[in-house]
Amino acid sequence: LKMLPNQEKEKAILWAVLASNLPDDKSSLQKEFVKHVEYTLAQTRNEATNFSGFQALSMCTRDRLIERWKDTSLFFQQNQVKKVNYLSLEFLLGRSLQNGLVALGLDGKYADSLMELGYKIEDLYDEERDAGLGNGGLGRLAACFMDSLATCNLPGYGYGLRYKFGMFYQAIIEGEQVELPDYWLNYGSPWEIERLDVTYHIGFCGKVTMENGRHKWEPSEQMLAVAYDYPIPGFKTYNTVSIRLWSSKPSDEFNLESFNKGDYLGSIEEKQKSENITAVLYPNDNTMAGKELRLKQQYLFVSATIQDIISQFLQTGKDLKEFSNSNAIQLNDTHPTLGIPELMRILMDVHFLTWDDAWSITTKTFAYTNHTVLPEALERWSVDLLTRLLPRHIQIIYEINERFLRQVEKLWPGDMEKRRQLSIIDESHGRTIKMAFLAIIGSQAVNGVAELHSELVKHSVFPDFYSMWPEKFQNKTNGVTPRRWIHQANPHLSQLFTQKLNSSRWLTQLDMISDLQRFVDDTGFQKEWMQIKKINKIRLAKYIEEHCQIKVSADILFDCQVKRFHEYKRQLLNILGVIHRYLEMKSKPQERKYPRVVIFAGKAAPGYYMAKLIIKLINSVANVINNDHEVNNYLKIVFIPNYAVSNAEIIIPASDLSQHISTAGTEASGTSNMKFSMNGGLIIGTLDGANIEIREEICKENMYIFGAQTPEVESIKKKIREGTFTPDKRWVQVLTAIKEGKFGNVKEFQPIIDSISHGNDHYILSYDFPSYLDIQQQIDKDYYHQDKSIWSKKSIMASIRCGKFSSDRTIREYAKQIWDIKELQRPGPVHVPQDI
Ligand code: HBZ
Repeated sequence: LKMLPNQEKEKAILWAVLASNLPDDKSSLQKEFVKHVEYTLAQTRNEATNFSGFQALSMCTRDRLIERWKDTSLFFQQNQVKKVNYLSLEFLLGRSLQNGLVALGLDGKYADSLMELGYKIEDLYDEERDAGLGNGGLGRLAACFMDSLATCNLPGYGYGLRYKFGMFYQAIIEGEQVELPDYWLNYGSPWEIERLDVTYHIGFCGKVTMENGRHKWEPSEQMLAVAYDYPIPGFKTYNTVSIRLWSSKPSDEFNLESFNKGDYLGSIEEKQKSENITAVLYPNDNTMAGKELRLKQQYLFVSATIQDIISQFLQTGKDLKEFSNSNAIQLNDTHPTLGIPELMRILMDVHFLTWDDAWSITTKTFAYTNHTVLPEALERWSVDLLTRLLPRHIQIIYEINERFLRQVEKLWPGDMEKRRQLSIIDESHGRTIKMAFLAIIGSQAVNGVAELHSELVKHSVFPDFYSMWPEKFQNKTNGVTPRRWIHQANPHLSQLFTQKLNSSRWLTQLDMISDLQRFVDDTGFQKEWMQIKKINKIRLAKYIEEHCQIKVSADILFDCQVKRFHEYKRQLLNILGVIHRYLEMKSKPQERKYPRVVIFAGKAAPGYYMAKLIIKLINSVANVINNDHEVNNYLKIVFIPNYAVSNAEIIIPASDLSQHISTAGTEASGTSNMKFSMNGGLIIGTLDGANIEIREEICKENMYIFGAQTPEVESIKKKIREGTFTPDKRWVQVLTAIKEGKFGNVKEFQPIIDSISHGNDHYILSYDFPSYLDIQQQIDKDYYHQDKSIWSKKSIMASIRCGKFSSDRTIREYAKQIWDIKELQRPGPVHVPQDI
């Protein structure tokens, strides 16, 4: 500023003051709100609905966020810091309004200001559609990570796709899942900023030629990717980061040939197709659809992203050889792995670097997170498809593979079997590219998402890669953001923490809540604790009545299993346990002293037949039990439709017990286990994923563990296959009840029975069933013990010892051990004296 002539200085100061000092007294907040209703939305007071109230308040919030956000990226640029680019095909953000206001510290002030104008702020929050741009854990993890990057003042950017249709809306009709489109942008999104000036050309197909000894790819199909930016505010900091989502659209270049042929309409139609690429989120989790459109999504995504990162880098004037000192790129699973050959291509074919230089930059930049050990989820793409869509990339992949196999040959001379096993190209069933292999070879770090999972990644999934490069392999146990999953979802609990700790610092240093252990034996504290649980249960009971037309009592145990439907997650084990409970209650009236509500929620991939049939079975069982007057005061089954981030915020704080009961060694981590535990819900679970680490933190007496452990699973499966395992009689009883038609059409559920009989029980339900029932009995006794403090203490411990599972901890580990990036906090807006 000092360098500027006087007149310019005044202008700059005036501009800065006007742009950055939005007043936040009540009358100013009200004025802004009314201005947006009247002028932006062109409505009058009488026309304004809760929805327009939501829109206006969102715009007020957005104005303030944008200011912080522009300054944060400028600040990072000026300081020339290294940044991470988090590449994820999914960001499951949920709602943003309350989150934004909380981050700005304006939620309370706005609640008061709007009250006078006749609005309840909660009603406005409720008008927001979820941004459901993800399937489940992986997409939600990406959203928590962005929150933590911003809050921890780390330089990071998220990159993803702007699907027009997010995760489908799930309706339950006659007990069955029906998928309806989620056109979430119907009324636009107040959070997105369209960047028509930030577009990149994306090519497909065509041919590769040589020109002056260099490769030249001439795509025959062209389109554009346009950027849409979403601000992600940090909590108690001025740092605000952004997620850049790409949307596809036709390019304005036209194909002269087809116009000359006179096929005007045909060629317009062709162009129109490019709009489809980012139209819909693929609703599969942990399986691979293998569709051409999905591959096009992946490539459009990485191509636009890599071009954007390079273009920003070149603006700094640095040499490309410095690229990896300024950028880390994290691959959220293998979905963005084509980024590796894309960076190679751009460095070599566009910027004329040598292979060795390009490879050195690439392998210093990328890192890969694995989220699954299930073989059916590991991505493979057909060589034929890749060759047709991306002819230059397949050449680069071949070259990477050849050079890699030379290393293999050095380590295992003459071992053709090793060569075959480790090749990126799988020749066994049609020729396919193993994306995980490409990701590992092209990355400087590979990580799993919980300790057990990272061990399995090293020793069972990729053992040879581990033996080649042990130093590449790491663990980064997942975490979740306490801002959304405690403060926003459970305001009373948040208040209690702040009051007892005399500070709200726990929201950014979650470890602090372990200090509350000194209250664990305090009966007053226990009562207050359980009272909060009760309030949350009443809120959920109301939601259930509204959405499922089922009345449940908030005085009985709420038992939840809410997650994607998948055989390995074993919702089937849960419902078989429910049937057993029902049969017991019917035949032994004394069993009715342990009443329970069993709550299910979650979506099945539309093409996953067995998962959908399990949903149907649950609803059929619910129908029988809920209508049985003899027991329905003691046992209720509820299926909450359309599980999403916003209703998870209601379900999770209300649970007494939640189920995380996957077959040991199958769930990479799980993250809802962390959310439930933080909110004082006890866990019934197997020794799988992050359950193991949760147990270490909260102590074993505060968790209900059952079932086989990972190392035993293979031999149990073998016994089951060979018919040498004899199931418990309670198992037989339950299956018999289904076969007798007690829960609807026997034939209909036969495939389920078959999947767990005749040596087929791949997820060893029959083996784990007895220990599952036994531990459930223990839970009944503990919950309904006359000494209420037994349960309260467990619930308190389960929550306050969960400090480790904040995503702030996780993200700091990535920052230090994988990305090598440093925290940098933006100072607040400079206070400029008015008289300058
Ligand atoms: O990622 C989940 C894991 O199952 C879970 O254990 C872990 O906690 C979580 C975060 O690390 N994986 C997914 O959610 N995976 C997907 O949603 C998915 C989506 C598209 C795919 C494959 C997997 O093509």
